[in-house]
Amino acid sequence: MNEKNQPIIAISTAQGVGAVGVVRISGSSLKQYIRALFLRDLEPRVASLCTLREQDASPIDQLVAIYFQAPQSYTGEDVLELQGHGGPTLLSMIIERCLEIANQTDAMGRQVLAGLRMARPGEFSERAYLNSKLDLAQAEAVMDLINASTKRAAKGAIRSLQGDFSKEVNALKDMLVHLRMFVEASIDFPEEEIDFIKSEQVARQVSAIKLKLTEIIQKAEQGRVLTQGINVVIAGQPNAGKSSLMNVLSGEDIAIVTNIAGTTRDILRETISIEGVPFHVSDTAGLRSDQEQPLDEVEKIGIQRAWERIKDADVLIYLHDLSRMSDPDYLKQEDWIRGVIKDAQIQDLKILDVYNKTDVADPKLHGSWIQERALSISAKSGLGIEALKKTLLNLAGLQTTNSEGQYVARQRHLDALRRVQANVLTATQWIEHVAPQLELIAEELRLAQMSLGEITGEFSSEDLLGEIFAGFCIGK
Ligand SMILES: Nc1nc2c(ncn2[C@@H]2O[C@H](COP(=O)(O)OP(=O)(O)O)[C@@H](O)[C@H]2O)c(=O)[nH]1
Ligand SMILES: [Mg+2]
Repeated sequence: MNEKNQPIIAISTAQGVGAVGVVRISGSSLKQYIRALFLRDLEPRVASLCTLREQDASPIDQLVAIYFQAPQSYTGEDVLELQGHGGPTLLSMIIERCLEIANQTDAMGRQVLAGLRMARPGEFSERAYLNSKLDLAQAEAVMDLINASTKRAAKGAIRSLQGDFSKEVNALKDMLVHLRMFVEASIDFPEEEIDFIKSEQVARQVSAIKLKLTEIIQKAEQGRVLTQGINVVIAGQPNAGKSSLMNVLSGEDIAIVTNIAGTTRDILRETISIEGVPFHVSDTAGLRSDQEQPLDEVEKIGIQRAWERIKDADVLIYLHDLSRMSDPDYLKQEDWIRGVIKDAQIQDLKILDVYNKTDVADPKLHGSWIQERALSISAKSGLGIEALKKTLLNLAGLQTTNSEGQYVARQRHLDALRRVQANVLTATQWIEHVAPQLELIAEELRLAQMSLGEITGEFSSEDLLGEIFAGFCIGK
């Protein structure tokens, strides 16, 4: 028996104390094992109250057992679900007893459930995928649904889980296959090749493919934002109001606000939802150079961490303090910060200049300082915060509040779609070429088809699967 065929067991509910704790077992055939566990058969899909007992017949737990007979189960194998009382000690006793019974031998000297072992993370879902219960994008959506940090993300994940994203990918794949068949079929008729490839019909198919591809990429991009969120870092000089802004954005007092420079030293991170889009906002230590005034060790580390966080950010909210716009020391530090940001040349970082403390300083007075597109706010009064949120939403590429039909996607899917786009582009260039090469066109279309197949797992490597399912929780 190889690893992949071994029966597996895991606690499927969250760690800790709960009302109910679920233990799940999946294997190719569990009938005999069920008989050994409860001294009876279980009717498939019927909840039965059962008592699990020790070797000496003393009870361990009274639980609800449900048997899902293959292939009508989550994994596609036989699955037994035990809903016991949700205490960590009890659940490990249940697991222990289940393993023990699996190892018992029958009259013929055979183990009741040979090879039963603890499941690896995501192994139930991996089996569901291997048994074609879910395609790969759907299996990923299972985890995205569990990890969804906003309602909108959860809605998108369930759509992907139910196959909305896969359907679109498959529809595009069908279009590619159709065109490819067409091209391949005419390779054998050299005298008609050119006429064919320049035909109206091919042109129509190509433009339909391109249109569909653009649409999927756009939706997948938004879908990726929904699952992964946008990393926003609030940075600026000490006392600019970064922690205050963090607090108004999150609607909670999570960061300490004082007028003592250098209060925030460690990075605070909070996920906030703006119209259902998750933004992971980090409050950082105030940035300043040590040229004017030496920094203490802790502050130094805080500033270093702030810079590191900025490098990983999608959006930098560079917060300025309007009340200090005429302070030369303040302005000097601003120049220093801008210089460092510029020198760092952080790719894809969107910088949003935000001017704080409008309640005490009129931004118009400082008009020359405030650049176009910059926002002015008061973290104290809340003025301008809504506009700031709208701007963040725009930067995330998700202006619309209409999430109808929005599904989730991952970076991996986008990478594959971009490869498809490149192949389709090359194919098109060949089609438009004076001397089109049909073999090359067919090859590009084949590669595009492969990349689409990677999304749904039609073509996938062992490594990729390992990587994907390792990110799952145990028992799922
Ligand atoms: N008047 C005014 N004061 C603010 C505003 N935002 C922050 N402050 C004050 O500025 C000081 C520094 O704020 P804090 O959020 O700790 O700044 P940080 O060092 O950038 O995190 C505190 O005394 C805040 O109360 C604002 O919008 N208006
Ligand atoms: Mg602070």
